[in-house]
Amino acid sequence: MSIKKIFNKSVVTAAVSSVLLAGCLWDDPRWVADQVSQAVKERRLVRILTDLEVRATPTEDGSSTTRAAGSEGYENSVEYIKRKMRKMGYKVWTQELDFRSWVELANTSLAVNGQTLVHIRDATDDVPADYATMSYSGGSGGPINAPIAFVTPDFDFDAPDYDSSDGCEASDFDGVDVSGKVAVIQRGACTFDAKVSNAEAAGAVAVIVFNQGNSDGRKGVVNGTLGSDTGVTIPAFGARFDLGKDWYDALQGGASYMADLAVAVRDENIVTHNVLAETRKGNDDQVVMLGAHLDSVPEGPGINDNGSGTAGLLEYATALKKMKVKPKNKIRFAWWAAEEAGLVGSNFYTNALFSPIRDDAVQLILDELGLDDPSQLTEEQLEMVDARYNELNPVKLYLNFDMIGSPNYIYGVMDGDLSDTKDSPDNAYPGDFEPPYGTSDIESLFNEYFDNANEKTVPQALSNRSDYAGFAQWGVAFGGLFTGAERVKSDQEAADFGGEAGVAYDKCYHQACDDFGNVSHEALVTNTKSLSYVTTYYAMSEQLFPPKPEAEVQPFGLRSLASPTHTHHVGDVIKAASREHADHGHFHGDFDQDRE
Ligand code: DTR
Ligand code: ZN
Ligand code: ZN
Repeated sequence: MSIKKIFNKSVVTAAVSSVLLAGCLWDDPRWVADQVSQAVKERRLVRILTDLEVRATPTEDGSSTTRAAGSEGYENSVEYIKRKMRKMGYKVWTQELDFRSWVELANTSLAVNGQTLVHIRDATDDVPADYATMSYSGGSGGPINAPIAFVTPDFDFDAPDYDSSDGCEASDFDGVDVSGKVAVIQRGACTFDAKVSNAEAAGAVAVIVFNQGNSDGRKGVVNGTLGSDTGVTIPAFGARFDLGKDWYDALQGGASYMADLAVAVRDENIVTHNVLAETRKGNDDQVVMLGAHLDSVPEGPGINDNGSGTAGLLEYATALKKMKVKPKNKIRFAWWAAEEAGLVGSNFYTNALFSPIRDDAVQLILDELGLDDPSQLTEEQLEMVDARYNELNPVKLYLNFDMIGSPNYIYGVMDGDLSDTKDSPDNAYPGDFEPPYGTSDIESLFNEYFDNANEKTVPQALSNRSDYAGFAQWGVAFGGLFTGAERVKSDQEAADFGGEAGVAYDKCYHQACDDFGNVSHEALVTNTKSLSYVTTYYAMSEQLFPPKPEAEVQPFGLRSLASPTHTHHVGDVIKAASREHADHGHFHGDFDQDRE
């Protein structure tokens, strides 16, 4: 055969096989995932960041701009996402929700016995903080000048009758006169809300809760929250232990101290919106969801937190479109409202969507068993409910992208199965939490992407500080990426990822300077490719996760014999979670602030 012939033949073969191959390559989730991931473009991502920054509107004090839930900057961002997604042909809708938004305005002051105290906002490396305003504190309505008064503090930590419950009961105020005074109360035994409410009922004009002092962890500034359900209307502060103790000793010695204070807050119900969008094609019974919060904190425009995740999702939607992908499963995008106020938008969405599905599952199982009282379901029967709920729930997984372009980044992957971070102090999940089936596979797939890209990753503890929390609690498999916030980079991480050890991952976290200049393009591009890869893989897979191992699909009776200990059911987790997070609705991302 002549060279020419061989050449022609191979050209024809190549052409034919590429057509054939193309046919089956589109059936290969990894191949499609790779194509979409490669279609991600830095210039478009960067453009989205600038588009978001120009949509931010001036902050309260005019020193920066913001896209916080409730601001014009937020609604501008909503319109922007809606327009872009509609233009690409996605189905787009918004979901309205409201919440109690509380913000401390500028110029809070507190002085005791003429000594001006340092507000936590003004603290520096050299000047430690003395106090913080409690979230949901009332305002002072002008300056207040009043004597301070103690209630029932106890400093005898080792005494057998040590009583840590200063101010927890209304009766604690019986023998003490706090009327018209600033009550100074020791932390311990009950919520700040209980202490401050009791003091207000007894006539106090303001309250300072100082730290308990009984251990090293309880000496610093109390930076707490009264919770969004509080009825307190007077100013409430938290202070360091040593300050409270010093004032107490002085008063015991016969001194009388005055407090001078002023605090202004904005406390209002706000209407805001989640933005949702989905592909027109794909199986509705297998929805693959991904989300990023769209709001910033009130202090700044939030371009890394979370313009980065917002841009990642929008660029992924663009790459899908450019590659003309026909997903097998529905892909649903969510841009969440009011994450910074305590995961408000995502929790609203998950509760509204999953609660009725859960109720249906309960009813179906009751009907099948011929029972009518859900409270009498046994452990085994509750497992049947869980299984039915999982079948009925069309949302099969959720991927979260919050801060994916931190300037001093690491490549963090959520450790959804708790395999590396179970004992981390940041792990917010109790011992009997069983990660939803598939969660571990999601983490592995993210890691696979980074491995192939020759990048290391750092497993991230589930601190419940972002929007995956509602999905995890409702039993949906989840995962996500995170490049770091206020914590500092370790030496090992600097060796693995470059950047500066001993410096925060994001030195502008929750500040005015979280602007266009505060994003690593490198991290943003890599993470957007990674999220495109993982989401597309699941969107193109008929079977999302490997089949459960034998032991997991035993008949329910056997299964409960195999695991006699109590396990979490979706309903239990929700109850626990709503107890802990009943107080969503204040800013600064401090919904995980202490309540007591
Ligand atoms: N929720 C973020 C910051 C944050 C802190 N820890 C994590 C872990 C995973 C994702 C995000 C975060 C914020 O919006 O402030
Ligand atoms: Zn965030
Ligand atoms: Zn934040």
